[in-house]
Amino acid sequence: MLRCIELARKGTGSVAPNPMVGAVLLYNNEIIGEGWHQRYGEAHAEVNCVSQAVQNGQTGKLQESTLYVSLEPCAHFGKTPPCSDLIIKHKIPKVVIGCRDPFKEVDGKGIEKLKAAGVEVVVDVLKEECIELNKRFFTFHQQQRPYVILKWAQTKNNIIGSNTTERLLISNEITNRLVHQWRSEEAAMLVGSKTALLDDPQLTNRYWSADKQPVRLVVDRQLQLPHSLNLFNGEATTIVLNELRQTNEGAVQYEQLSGNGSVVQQVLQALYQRKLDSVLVEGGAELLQHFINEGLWDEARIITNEALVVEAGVKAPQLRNELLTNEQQLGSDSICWYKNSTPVTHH
Ligand code: AOF
Ligand code: ZN
Repeated sequence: MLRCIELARKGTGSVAPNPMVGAVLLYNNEIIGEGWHQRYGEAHAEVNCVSQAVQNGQTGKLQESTLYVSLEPCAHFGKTPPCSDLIIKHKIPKVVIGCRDPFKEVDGKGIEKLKAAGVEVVVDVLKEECIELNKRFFTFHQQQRPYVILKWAQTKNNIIGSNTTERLLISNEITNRLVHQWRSEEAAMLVGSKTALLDDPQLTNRYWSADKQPVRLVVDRQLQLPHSLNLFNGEATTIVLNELRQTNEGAVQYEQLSGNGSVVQQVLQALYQRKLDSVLVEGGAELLQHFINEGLWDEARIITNEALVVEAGVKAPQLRNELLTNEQQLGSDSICWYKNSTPVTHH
């Protein structure tokens, strides 16, 4: 199963909003086939795994093999036919599954189909690891919202920005590059209108190769932002979340919020509807604090410049219910990873 997870990770950045999935075929404790879901819309892990075994002349062994797969084999006709049918067709007698698929078209139906055909099924092997692997996919389907990552940089005395229009540079060159990597890993990035105006960020990933740029999102309820800002430079799609209009102008798209619930809830609804399964919230302090207060976040990554203290400025957000999961030192910057220990579940 660990090998399945390792294979699945090869799909990082090219399968979203689908899950990353890996599969291994074992015959007499020997691997006769491996596969993973490589690209959105293309063959599933099981298909690639069985194909490899067949191509290597191992077809005769399938009837005595065990298939390991990190996610429940699908039962639906999506962009490809059901993997459970493929397993049954090749008479593979045993399937070991990492975790159940939360997608409503599957959700246990793949397991049932296999069992009904007489296949021996073992479920929940390295379940936690398999869910963690697809934390974005699981959050998207179980909570009907994207996976939310909060990120900010602060001084040693918890200041996130200056009180004036002057830009306060906090993080160093190394952590800046790391942030670009984080951007390349998520479907979208979000900032509030004050940050868009004062910091004028480009919100693009400029240092890491990726299939595509994440979507840039800005909350600008009354459409007051000037189009001279970097966000409107056309280098990546920008979605302006607002209360006034819904139009599509190529690289700039206006998305009218639903009016139901808090602004944070409306933003998450808009992302869900666009099938954006994760978002990196990059500021400012006010917007970040709204996500925290409403419990609508999953991870926070806080960069602290331990060598910088400033007299006055905008106070950094304050977490509640956080669980420190990792700590790292990069030059004068420390990075702390937190998890929300009690995320809000909406049904
Ligand atoms: C599997 N093996 O490798 C993957 C699965 O749009 P489609 O047709 O590709 O279907 C996507 C859904 O299939 C996705 O939401 C998830 O439920 C499942 N993904 N299933 O058996 C795989 N990637
Ligand atoms: Zn499948």
